[in-house]
Amino acid sequence: MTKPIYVINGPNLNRLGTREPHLYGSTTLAEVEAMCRDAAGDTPLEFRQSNREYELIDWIHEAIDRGCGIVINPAAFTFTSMAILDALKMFPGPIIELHITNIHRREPIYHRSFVSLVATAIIAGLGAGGYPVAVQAVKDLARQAAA
Ligand code: DHK
Repeated sequence: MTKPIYVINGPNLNRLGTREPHLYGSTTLAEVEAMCRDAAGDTPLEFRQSNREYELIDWIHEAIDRGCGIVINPAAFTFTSMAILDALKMFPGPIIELHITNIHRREPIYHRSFVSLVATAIIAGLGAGGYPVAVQAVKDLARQAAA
């Protein structure tokens, strides 16, 4: 049984579609999930979102025990959470840090990511379209690691 890819989304991403559409576009989180499942193909995928930091950490622990890779958009926790960083440090597989916006073209408060210290790669600025790119990257990296 192929281990699942975990796609983990942080706070306020449940509001995608109506949240600052000039920044985050009009794609809803449900549409993002559909794009991810399409990109995953026959690879199982766990798609999660929470506004609670502890839930993201619990899901990272779940991925440590049963996942093949992680795509994570920690949203605002990207810049604040040592706890998420510490959890990700335990994950043995590929980690893609995903941001809808190019955080490096935004205000300086968005420039220092804790997650980037442990991410295999970072995708930022492709809009919601970055999610399927990230899922495909995890599939490729996990396949290479298993070869
Ligand atoms: C999403 C958020 O919610 C913000 O807090 C980040 C990120 C940017 C994104 O671009 O997906 O700063």
